[in-house]
Amino acid sequence: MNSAKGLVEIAPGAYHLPSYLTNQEQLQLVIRCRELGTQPTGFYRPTVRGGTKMRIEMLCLGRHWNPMTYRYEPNRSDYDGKAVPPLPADLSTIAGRVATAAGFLFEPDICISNYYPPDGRLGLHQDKDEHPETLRVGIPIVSLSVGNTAQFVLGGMRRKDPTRTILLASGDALVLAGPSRLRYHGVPRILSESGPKELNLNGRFNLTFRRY
Ligand code: MD3
Ligand code: FE
Repeated sequence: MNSAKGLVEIAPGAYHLPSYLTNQEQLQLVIRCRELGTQPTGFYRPTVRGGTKMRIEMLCLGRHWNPMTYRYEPNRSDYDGKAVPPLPADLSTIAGRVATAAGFLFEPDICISNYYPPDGRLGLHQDKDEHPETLRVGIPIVSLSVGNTAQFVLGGMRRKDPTRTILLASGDALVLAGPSRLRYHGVPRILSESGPKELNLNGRFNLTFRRY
């Protein structure tokens, strides 16, 4: 059961599902992120290639994305060497349902969760570190957002291509597939105190489900 208001194709292969998650599902997801995030293998603030600290905290499930090498690996070798926890079935099931709603069959094996504090942001980038075949055929990425609303920018295949801004509110889902899988995108800012009060979260969690 969800309260989906529909499916908006924002670009070829890119779908926005506003209010996909119910309030209860949003609360469950926040609880889950906090549970997973406070484990020894929980959120940490990565340093990227070049030495800059990211403005978000990251937690990987299934496989670790190494922000120094831009490669996926079983252990978080850029940080503490700990083995990455498995991707829990209940989370991959939600992602599969989102993909189905957009017309795709999707079996993720990785989830990257980002925590945005009120001043968090994520620069313009491409997600192209998955298996070449995954990228070639455009296997989807599914994203779930909870907490504060984000300004999300979606660009083109080149960094300098024009972008459009979409607000991602708590409970929204996105599916990025096919020709949109390699678009530049980023989160320049999140809107303070903009989430549902019941979540008790002045920040934002985003979960991206991927297939290596
Ligand atoms: C468009 N996360 O984890 S989610 C990321 O809100 C990431 O935390 C952002 O970019 C966030 O890599 C945006 C939506 C998203 C995710 C992957 C994409 C949009 C995308 C891949 C290609 C194009
Ligand atoms: Fe991304």
